[in-house]
Amino acid sequence: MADLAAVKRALAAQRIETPSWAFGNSGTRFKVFAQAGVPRSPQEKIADAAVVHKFTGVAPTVALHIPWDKVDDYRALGEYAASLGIGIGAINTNVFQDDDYKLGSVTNPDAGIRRKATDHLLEAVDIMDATGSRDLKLWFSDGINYPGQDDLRNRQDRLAAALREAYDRLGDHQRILLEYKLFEPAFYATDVPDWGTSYAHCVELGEKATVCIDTGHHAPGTNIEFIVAFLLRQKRLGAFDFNSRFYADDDLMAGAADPFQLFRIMYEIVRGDALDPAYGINFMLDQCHNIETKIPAIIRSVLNVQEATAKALLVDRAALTRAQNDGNVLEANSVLMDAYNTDVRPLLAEVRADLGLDPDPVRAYRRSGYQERIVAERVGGQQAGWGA
Ligand code: AOS
Ligand code: ZN
Ligand code: ZN
Repeated sequence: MADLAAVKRALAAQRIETPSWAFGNSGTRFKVFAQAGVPRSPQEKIADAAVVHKFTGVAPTVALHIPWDKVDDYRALGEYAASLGIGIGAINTNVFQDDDYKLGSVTNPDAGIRRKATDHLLEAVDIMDATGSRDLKLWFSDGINYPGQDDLRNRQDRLAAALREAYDRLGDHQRILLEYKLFEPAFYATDVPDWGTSYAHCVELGEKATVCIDTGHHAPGTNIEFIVAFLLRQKRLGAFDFNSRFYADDDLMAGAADPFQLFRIMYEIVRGDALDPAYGINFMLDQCHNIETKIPAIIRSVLNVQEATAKALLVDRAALTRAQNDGNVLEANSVLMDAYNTDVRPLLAEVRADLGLDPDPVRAYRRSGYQERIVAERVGGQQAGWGA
């Protein structure tokens, strides 16, 4: 049996980072449905993130996206966040929303455009210095649409050169999170399409470069927990972008489409002793809430990650190891499924009560009146940045 007191301690210590862009308006390339009360500034996104933390107790940092969260004074922005009880997390770069980047950013055949993109990465590290952020999160939309359009191998060399510059600019406590994505916006070849490519670049760069797994960035059926296990073994798993997908990069609420997958991922985290924030994995959400109310959806996502984690912590690891070593296939599988099939909501309600929180954060948020207040106060909310 899992030690319940230790499970509760681990759940209370868990940390999940929210993305600033999830609080803003977003949509698909077909339509952005504006919602009432969405933030008009980076400060208001941070205020909403602080509210998510207030009701969940486990979301004390918010990731920023530059330039969507551009301000004149990042130190002041960090202080503002601290005054609301949260910190600034990963700094996300944007080298995909400029006409110059049509043929790529850091892999563009044009040296001037590569310079501009690389300078943006360096600017992001300056921002990290001001906010005290540890993580530089890099996602490149770079790729090509047609065979022969550009040289696949030269593009890898250009990517490596830009990553090297950014890496060399990092301070001692800072690191790179290199995200991969199978396809989109490039449809024939993406320059960082999979974990293997990201991993190889990280190894080439050095210890401060680690892989970010976005759960929506794989081919259907990919065994993501295998990737987690492999990268943990190599000490190169730095972060997650949690979200949920049915078909492609849907960016729906984490745990919505496949809570069992999230459980399997979190089991590998627990198995690798990597849940504790001291281990250094940044468990981020990377989602957009196009048709549902944003703040309660983000709270719901945090709870979904917590539920998957609680189930993973409840796996009877001694019994599992015994069954595995005995080659007892059915028993091993049922030990895992017993944990997955446990209703962990009462356990999490206890964890929250111990933290002085309402056991039901979504309902507590609805009762708080915050949503009505922001709808009344905020007129002319911002789009997250997508499809502007
Ligand atoms: C894009 O598909 C990615 O998931 C990114 O993580 C992106 O950097 C994020 O959505 C913020 O731009
Ligand atoms: Zn992502
Ligand atoms: Zn994505």
